[in-house]
Amino acid sequence: MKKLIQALQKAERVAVLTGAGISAESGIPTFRDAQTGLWEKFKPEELANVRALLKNPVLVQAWYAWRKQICLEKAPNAGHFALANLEKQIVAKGGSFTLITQNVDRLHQRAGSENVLELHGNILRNYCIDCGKDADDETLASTESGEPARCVHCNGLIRPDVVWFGEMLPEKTLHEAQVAAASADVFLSIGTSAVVYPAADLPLIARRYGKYAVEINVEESAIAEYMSEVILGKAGEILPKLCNVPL
Ligand code: BV8
Ligand code: ZN
Repeated sequence: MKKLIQALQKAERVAVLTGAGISAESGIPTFRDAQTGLWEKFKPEELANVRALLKNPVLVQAWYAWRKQICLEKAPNAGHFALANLEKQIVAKGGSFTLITQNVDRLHQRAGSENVLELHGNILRNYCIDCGKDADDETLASTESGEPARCVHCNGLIRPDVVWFGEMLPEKTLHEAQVAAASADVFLSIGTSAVVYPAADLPLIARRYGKYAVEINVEESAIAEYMSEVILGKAGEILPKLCNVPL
């Protein structure tokens, strides 16, 4: 931890990648957590794709409506606030800070983070798969009704504005994230199992450019061996110690 704090004190450019683990202490289930309720027999990968929506729209729409409700009910935790504070400190001393998240729950923005790159979209927004129009006021189908939620303009199926498996990530966002990883003085990878690409490649890009990259997780991720350092522990406990010291 001491080495990382010293590196942050000297750093001009800081980039951070977060995954579901940083929202775990807010009470939002991670993808590694076993699914519960109606979806317990499905793996996220089986529901988070276009084929699943076309095959069983009510099931997929209800899963997202349930997850969206959880995100709205939960609040950012100490880990989110610590990163927002770190961004303020780095920017105040003339540096740059890029927060790259795989999460779709918007908790970083609610905690005050400003420069946030959402690699996998945002669960709070819905749109029509046919005409692309916003469908924010559409309540996604609940399993009771049994009818899928459809677009008021063209009757197309409604989907969440998230990146599904097999879909391209937003090009500009991904490019900005890759540049931030390659140019960071310090790269933090927090609360991610690092199994989903191309997001999981970002810490590896930092390492390929010889940057100091640190993983913060409760267990070693798939890329731990490539990191400069691994700090084991909960993000909500470690980050305040790291980010609330004067830089
Ligand atoms: C793409 C949004 C180009 C949706 C998500 C075959 C065909 C097609 C594609 C592929 C293929 N094989 C591989 C691929 C690529 C695929 C992929 O990587 N698959 C994996 C499963 C192998 N990727 C894609 O498809 C991507 N697109 O490649 O396009 C393309 C196009 C066509 C054909 C080929 C290529 C799109 C991927 C985006 C998918 N969308 N989310 C939604 O939310 O519903 S992914 C979703 O899962 C998350 O966003 C996140 O990225 C991932 C889960 O990872 P984590 O966030 O890390 O969460 P996880 O639960 O796994 O881990 C939690 C971690 O936290 C753990 O390590 C745990 O220890 C830790 N933790 C827990 N508590 C704490 C903690 N840490 C700290 N503190 C705590 N308290
Ligand atoms: Zn439409």
